[in-house]
Amino acid sequence: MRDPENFWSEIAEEHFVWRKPWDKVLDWNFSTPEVKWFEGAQLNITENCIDRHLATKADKTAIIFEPNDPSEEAQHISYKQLHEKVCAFANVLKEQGIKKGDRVCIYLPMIPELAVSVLACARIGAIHSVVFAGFSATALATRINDCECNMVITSDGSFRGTKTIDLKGIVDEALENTPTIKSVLVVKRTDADINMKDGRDHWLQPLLEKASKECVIEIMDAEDPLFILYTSGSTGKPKGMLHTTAGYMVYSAYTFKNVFQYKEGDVYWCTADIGWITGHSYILYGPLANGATTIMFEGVPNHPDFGRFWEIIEKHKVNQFYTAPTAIRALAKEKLEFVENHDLSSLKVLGTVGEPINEEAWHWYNDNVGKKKSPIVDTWWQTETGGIMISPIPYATPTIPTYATLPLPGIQPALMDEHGKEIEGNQVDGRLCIKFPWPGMARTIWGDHKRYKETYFSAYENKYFTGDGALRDTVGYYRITGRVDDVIIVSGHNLGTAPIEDAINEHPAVAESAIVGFPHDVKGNALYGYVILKETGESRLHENLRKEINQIITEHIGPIAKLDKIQFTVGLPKTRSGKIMRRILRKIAHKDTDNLGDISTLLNPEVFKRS
Ligand code: 7RM
Repeated sequence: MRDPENFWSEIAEEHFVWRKPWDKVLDWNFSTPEVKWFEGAQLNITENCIDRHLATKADKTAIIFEPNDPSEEAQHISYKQLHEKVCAFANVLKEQGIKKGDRVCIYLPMIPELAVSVLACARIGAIHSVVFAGFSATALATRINDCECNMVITSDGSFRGTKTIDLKGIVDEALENTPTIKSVLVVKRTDADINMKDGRDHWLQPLLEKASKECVIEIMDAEDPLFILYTSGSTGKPKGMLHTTAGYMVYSAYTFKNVFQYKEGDVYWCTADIGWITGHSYILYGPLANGATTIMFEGVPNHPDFGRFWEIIEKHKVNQFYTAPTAIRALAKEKLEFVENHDLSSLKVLGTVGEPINEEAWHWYNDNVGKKKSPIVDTWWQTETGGIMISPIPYATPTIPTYATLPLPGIQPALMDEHGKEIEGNQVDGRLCIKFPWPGMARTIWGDHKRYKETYFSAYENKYFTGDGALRDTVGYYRITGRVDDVIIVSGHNLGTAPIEDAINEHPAVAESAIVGFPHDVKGNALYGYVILKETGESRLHENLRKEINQIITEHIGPIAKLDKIQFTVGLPKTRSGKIMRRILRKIAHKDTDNLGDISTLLNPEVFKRS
């Protein structure tokens, strides 16, 4: 018998503290759509992430802060210190007039104040909206205005590798067009000379010094909003995904513990930025709810050199390491000595997230980082799902490169065909949906429930549609093939971009690739490949390379997947979270370069400079 409500209520009861128990575990309707978990319950997530650990782990390190500059000392913040910091910050927020339900925009680099401000909001019931501190002033203003934030928390600047970025300048520009902002709290980080607007801007430090280090929790209802996090849609303005308190807490904590097999005393490191959902769920809430030690890294993988990640793993004896395929590919391009010079023997579990991991990158990670001893968890999930949905359980699930493997307990995936029918059985592929609610799911898009319904609950009746394609192999393992809009139909064959890119990446000279379709007289669509070569210094004839690449594709997939055009390039347009922007590559392939659309969220606009 299947009884997910019972499953989740036992987890909720056993692992968390509640101020009042729930009346009903789940109430749901995927056509309205409306989902409520643990209705009637009361709690505060920071009591679960901090206060309750004080009895047994007051002096245990909650957060290790590893600065951008390796010569600056790392900070170890204990649970007791975290408690004091969060309380003081929460009191400052209250003094500034922030109340339960108000939206607070956090635009900070990866420094301890980012974690503290997020938790301070949660402590008083303010809804945090963290905006990744690499976004432009326009992108920031759009996000502030969409949910009408009253306050921005930022810093004088940020360090990224050898660069110093004028964050406050970006905020000032954004705030020219944000009527709801009443105050700005500024953390001192770079000591840059910045403008402070009278009456609006306040240095944080002196306010914290005056604030009390005790702050009672705001008692929250289970379904009270916890945070908004923006995610880009395929069209139009960003979607403010709204996550609520109890379900998100239960789900992020439960998945963290199980997917990373965190054991007391372990040191865990996720390289994401807290500006993304991965950072929310698996740097902050999930680890802290488990009383874990979690690392926050301010810097970048190539500063001072490409060995930085491995140096940090050695230095802090990291046991679980969680990163993205794009980072793995970038590091795999570099000399192996960068990895080999460090002792990585503390590692027990390796994770990946964000996009399909290609086979070559998987093997590189497995061989050189995990030394074939640490299982790789290829975790599939989304901003919308709040936590990991499909993933191996380390040491229990046999892994296969490029497979996210099996749904976590309680998760019910379905593959759908183009007629809206569920595809039963194995060795099939289709569009990935989820049939039953799970506690971590986003409840709505801030201010636009209609868009929420249309985007996620309208393609297939009574199902949450993920927007991804997947295949299910003979044993029921899932392989995510990419966004369904990445599927290209060539001469009537459905081709996922990921397997073709995988094949190309097998070529020893290739570092990374991306495939898009472009119109073709006969085939309907033909394939256009963008290929980045490794920096081997070897000068090969591109014509030979083109032939070899198509040869590899023919071998791996078949001649149908051969590329009609191959463009060698030095970089790919990526979103700031490292996802390839195929929409733009498609336009270039279609020779529509005068009309690239909104590229405001691009990480590396310089890849568009014409050569
Ligand atoms: C956590 C995160 C979500 C989209 C999702 C997929 C892709 C994420 C994997 C993956 C293949 C994975 N949230 N994606 N993880 N594809 N294998 N393990 O990334 O909202 O920013 O993106 O990312 O397309 O729909 S997100």
